[in-house]
Amino acid sequence: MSGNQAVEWICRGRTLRIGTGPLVMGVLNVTPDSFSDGGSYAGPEDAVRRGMQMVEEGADILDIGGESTRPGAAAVDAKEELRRVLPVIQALRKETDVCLSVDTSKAAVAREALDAGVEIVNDVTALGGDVDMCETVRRSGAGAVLMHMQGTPRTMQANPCYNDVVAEVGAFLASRADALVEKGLERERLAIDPGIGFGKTLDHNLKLLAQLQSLGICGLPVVVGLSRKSFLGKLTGRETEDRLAGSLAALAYCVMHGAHVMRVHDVKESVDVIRTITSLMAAGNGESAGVE
Ligand code: HH2
Repeated sequence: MSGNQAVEWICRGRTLRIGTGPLVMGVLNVTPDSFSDGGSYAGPEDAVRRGMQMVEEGADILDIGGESTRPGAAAVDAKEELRRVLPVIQALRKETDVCLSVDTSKAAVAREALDAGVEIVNDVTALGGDVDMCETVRRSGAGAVLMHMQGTPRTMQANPCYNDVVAEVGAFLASRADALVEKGLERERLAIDPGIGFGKTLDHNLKLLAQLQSLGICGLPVVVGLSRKSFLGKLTGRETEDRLAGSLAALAYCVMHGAHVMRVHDVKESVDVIRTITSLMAAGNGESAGVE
């Protein structure tokens, strides 16, 4: 068992150095229908307040999304997505220096979010859903999260099918990164994500998490989003709002098995788990936790 390998992730002018423990990416969904926090923020002010609370709780990155990707979610157009996310991004950019990410697969949304100051484009289609996305990201210098998904949010849970889920997801992410590098995106700007819950059964999700370290061999930061997801409901029998313990247990496993960025709803609790696990791992390696 070992932790992650230190990596750097270049996101516009910033270098995110990921060493002993993963960075925490706080989820901020400005949507009426996200599976967990949908409808939580009635207006941009509420969303900005929650964003700032996550910063205080220790988030390294805020991931702002305006379209739900839960199974069967209704699609929204770029205008509506921008109406939801842009005021929040603009206000957060004024209030905090924390790294901002936009969770979108539309180039038009990414472009305006980048103009407003985000440093990362988190795209569940691995920059492959919109023909203009790759060039939009390339020109901006932003970091990008390339996520694996089988199918589309509308259909992905109908009948997910793989011969070897770990090998296939790994191969897809490695080849997608290579293709983007060929199109002019520097490799240092890319991170990869197995896409827990995106066209995967319980068994597929568990296998991907259990073999997380195999994704790290391509040398790119590994992002994992498992917070409150339905596979935890299947394991524990709990509803979405009652999946904190399962989320933290799976997060702890990921910390010990090579995750570089954890995308979470519960920032405060996740930061505590990461600090505790990384201190224990350091002590196990004969190092000090660095805290008196
Ligand atoms: N999961 C969700 C959305 N975006 N991005 C990455 N990179 N990885 C993920 O696992 C991931 C993601 C789904 O979670 P959430 O945003 O909470 O829900 P919804 O899509 O319903 O808004």
